[in-house]
Amino acid sequence: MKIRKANLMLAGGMVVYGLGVAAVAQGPAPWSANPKVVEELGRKRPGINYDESKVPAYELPDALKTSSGARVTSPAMWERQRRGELLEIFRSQFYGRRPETKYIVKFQLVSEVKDAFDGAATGRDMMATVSIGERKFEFPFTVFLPNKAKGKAPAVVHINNRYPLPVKAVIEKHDPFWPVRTLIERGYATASFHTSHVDPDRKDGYDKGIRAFFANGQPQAADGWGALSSWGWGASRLLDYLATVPGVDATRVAVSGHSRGGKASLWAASEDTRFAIAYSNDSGCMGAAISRRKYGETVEVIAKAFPHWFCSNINKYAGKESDLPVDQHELIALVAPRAVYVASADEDLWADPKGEYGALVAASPVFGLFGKQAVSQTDMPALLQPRHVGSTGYHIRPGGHGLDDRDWGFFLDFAGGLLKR
Ligand code: GTR
Repeated sequence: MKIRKANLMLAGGMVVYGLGVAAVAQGPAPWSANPKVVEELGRKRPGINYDESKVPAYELPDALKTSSGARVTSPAMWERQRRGELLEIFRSQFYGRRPETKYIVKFQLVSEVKDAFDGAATGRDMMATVSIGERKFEFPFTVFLPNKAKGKAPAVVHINNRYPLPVKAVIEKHDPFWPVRTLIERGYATASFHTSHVDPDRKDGYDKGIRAFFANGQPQAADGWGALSSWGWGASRLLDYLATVPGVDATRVAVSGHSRGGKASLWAASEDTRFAIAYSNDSGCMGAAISRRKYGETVEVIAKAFPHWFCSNINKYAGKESDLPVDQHELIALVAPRAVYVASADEDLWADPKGEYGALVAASPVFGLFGKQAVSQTDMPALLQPRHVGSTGYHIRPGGHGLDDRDWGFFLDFAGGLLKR
C-alpha cells in the first residue's frame, strides 16, 4: 500500500496513515534518515549517495543456500558445509587469511592497582609477548577485574581504535569509549588493547605490525590478512589471557568495537567461536551494513581509503557490488548461533543505519535454523527504542558517529540477558 505524505502523528507516537483505510502502528514511527542530515551530508560529500530513493534494486545472496545451490536444512549442515564456505569467501576476498605459523603467546603483569574505583576492581597493565622461534613481538593491553564478583564474572574484550587507555587513564577519567567503571558495576571483567599496538592503523604501517612479524618481513599476499583481521586476532589473545584468570568465565565473553573496531569485532567473532557475543557499534561499510545498498561509504571508497584493513582482493569489487559473492548479513550469520548486537547512530549516515539494521534482519534465518530467536521485523525501531530478540539486538540513538554511555547501556542490557547467570 502506498502511504501518503500527509500522515498524522498523534500524541503517544501513534501514526495514522491517511488513505481512507486507517492503519494504526504500534508505538513510535520507525527510524528514517532526517532529510536535513541527508541534504547536508550530500552537499559535503558529492558523489556519495545519501538518498534512500537512489538505493539500487538488489537481491541479497541467500545465506542458507550452499555454493552448489543446495538448501541448508540443519545446524549440522550449516556447521559442516555452509559456514566454512562463507568463511572462506570472507577470508580470501575481504579480510584476508590469518597465517598458520605456530607461535607462543605469554602474558606478563607490568603493574597492578588493586583498589580501583573505590575498591570495586583490580586494574592491570599487561604485556603480551608473541614468539616465533627466537623472534618476538610485544603489545600492551589493559585489564580490569571485579573484586566483589559472586562466582566467575563474564567479560567484555573491547577493541580500542582511539587512543591508548592504560589503567591510570581509565581510573582518572570516565571515558564512554570504554566505560570501565560501568562495566565493573554491572558485573563484568573487561580487557582492551589499542589497535595500532597490534598493527598500525596506517596505510604505510605494515612493517611495524603483527602481520609483518608473522610474515618475517615478507609483503602481504593478495589474500593475506588485513589489519582488521589482525585486530580481531588481538582480541582473541586477550580472551586467551582472560581464560587464565580464575575469576573470569571465558565461555561468557563478548567482543566489542566501534566503527573500524566494530568491523573487527564482527570478524573476530567469526574467526573465533569462543566469543559469545559480537557487538558492532556504527561499523558501517564492510562491518554490519549491506554493501549492495551503496548508501554512504562504499566498497570502492573504503578499499581506496583504507587498503591496509583488507586483503588486496577486495579491489576486484570496487564499484561492482552486485558481483559480491556474499553480503554483510552473512558476516553476521557467521557468528550464529552465538549472539550479535548491532548499534547505529541517527546522523551517522556514512555507516548506513538502514543497511546495518537490514543485515541483522537478513541474518535472522540462520539463527532460526538453530532454533534461536532473532530480530526479524523489517521496520526499523525508532530512536532510543532498542529491539532485543533472543540472540540478536539492535538500537539506534540520536547524534553522530561515536560510542557513548547510552550505546553501552543498551548493549549491556542485551548482554546481561545472555551472559549473566
Ligand atoms: C571512517 C571510515 C569508516 C569508519 C570510521 C571509523 O573514516 O570510512 O569505515 O571505520 O572511519 O573507524 O571511525
